[in-house]
Amino acid sequence: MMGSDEDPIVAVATAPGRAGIGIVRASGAGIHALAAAVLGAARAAQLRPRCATHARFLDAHGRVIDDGIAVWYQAPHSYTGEDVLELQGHGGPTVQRMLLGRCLEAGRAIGLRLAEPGEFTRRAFLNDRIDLAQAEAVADLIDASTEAAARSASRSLAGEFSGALARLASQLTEARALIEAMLDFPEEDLEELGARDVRNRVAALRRDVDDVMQRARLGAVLRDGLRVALVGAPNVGKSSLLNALAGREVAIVTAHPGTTRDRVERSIDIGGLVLNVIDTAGLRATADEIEQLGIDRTLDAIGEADIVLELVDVRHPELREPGPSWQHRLGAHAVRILVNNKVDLSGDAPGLREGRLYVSARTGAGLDSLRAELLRVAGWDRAPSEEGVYLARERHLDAISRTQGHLQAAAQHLSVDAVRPALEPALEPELAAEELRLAGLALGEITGQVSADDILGEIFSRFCIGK
Ligand SMILES: Nc1nc2c(ncn2[C@@H]2O[C@H](COP(=O)(O)OP(=O)(O)OP(=O)(O)O)[C@@H](O)[C@H]2O)c(=O)[nH]1
Ligand SMILES: [Mg+2]
Repeated sequence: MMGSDEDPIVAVATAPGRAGIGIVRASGAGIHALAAAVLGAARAAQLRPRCATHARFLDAHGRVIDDGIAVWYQAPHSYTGEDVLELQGHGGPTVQRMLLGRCLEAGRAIGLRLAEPGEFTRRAFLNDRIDLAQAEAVADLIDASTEAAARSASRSLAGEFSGALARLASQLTEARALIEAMLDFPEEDLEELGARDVRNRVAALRRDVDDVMQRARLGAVLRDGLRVALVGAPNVGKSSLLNALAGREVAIVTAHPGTTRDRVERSIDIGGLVLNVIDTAGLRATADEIEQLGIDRTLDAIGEADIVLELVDVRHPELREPGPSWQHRLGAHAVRILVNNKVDLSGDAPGLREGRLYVSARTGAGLDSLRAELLRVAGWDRAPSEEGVYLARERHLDAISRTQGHLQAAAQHLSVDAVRPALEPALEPELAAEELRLAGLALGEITGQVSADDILGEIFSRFCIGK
């Protein structure tokens, strides 16, 4: 970050180019003085918070740059939590540049500078208007490539994901408070009951965190899509299958084996899930230098793929692996799906049998089964409905997975030795409490509120010490 978070900032908020409306937005201390300079003192005095005011935008000599609407937001009731001025003018690149330049010039006295990318949202986070997960959801909503992803981002922005995390965090704090109480009052009868209660709570927490993880994993797929590589011998119909899935002629198809050399990639929306399908050169031993380069790229594509669709010509399944071996290139979590193509020539029934798909890229037979299988492999068919999916990022998955690890460790520290009496107190409650604290910290990273714990307050509110 170059500038300070204290500087007032300004930027064109709308996309560059010609459009009906273009908006210049400024945020920070002293912005009202900017309004007085650009709109004229009299008009600026008429600004009311969150009301549209018709105004002329004036240059330093009082000449009209544009005629539009000014909206004034008073801190803290704005997107950034600071004073904000929005100037909605005409959306032409030149007029927008003039207006932005005028704001920078008029705002020199208050230290106004150009905003950096994401800086308005960063301020919204710093000023507690939204948490980190919501700030990320803003970017995800803007970047969403499918309606399902957009809806999910919008729910995260509304605080659904953050709310689920907050519930987990308070469950964690409660469990810790119980353990701390056991430690503080070791002689009390509370202890036996407490140990069992804590174990139950930790078990429940683990189930809840697992559930959030599942929803977040699905969301990550929804957000980033899956990479699907089409792999097989030359002429089995890989390019034809890509075209059939894409619904148009994306890749060149010929009866000549070795047609595809460059990798051809298309993103295809199947039931709201984005699949980046990669067509590659057919695998075979070849002396052709160009074809060999294509085959090298195929091997790279296999290494990157989440799913490999392994195509064979249903009439010659024995020709399945004529070329270089590629299995060792598969990623650890990659899934292979065997697809028998050209059933229109063999008379085999299309569909899914014994884990193999039977399709015809030419007639489209069996493609519905293939799409369903792709969704199944992606976990999308078991989705707790699109509503329950959190559009998670890698950072979130990582934090949740560390939370799971700490909870598992906590459960181990709380487990009783089987040969001892069933109500034997927890083995290492201090260590369990520490694991719960670490679990809470990991979770707090997602919303950006890795706050020091308020564990004492929690204890006092639950146990009356004076009693
Ligand atoms: N009858 C029939 N022909 C097919 C089918 N799929 C592909 N073909 C034909 O098979 C030939 C090869 O198809 P491509 O899609 O180019 O095969 P490819 O696997 O991409 O081949 P390379 O790029 O050379 O590795 C073409 O003549 C296609 O029309 C199918 O399902 N049925
Ligand atoms: Mg091809």
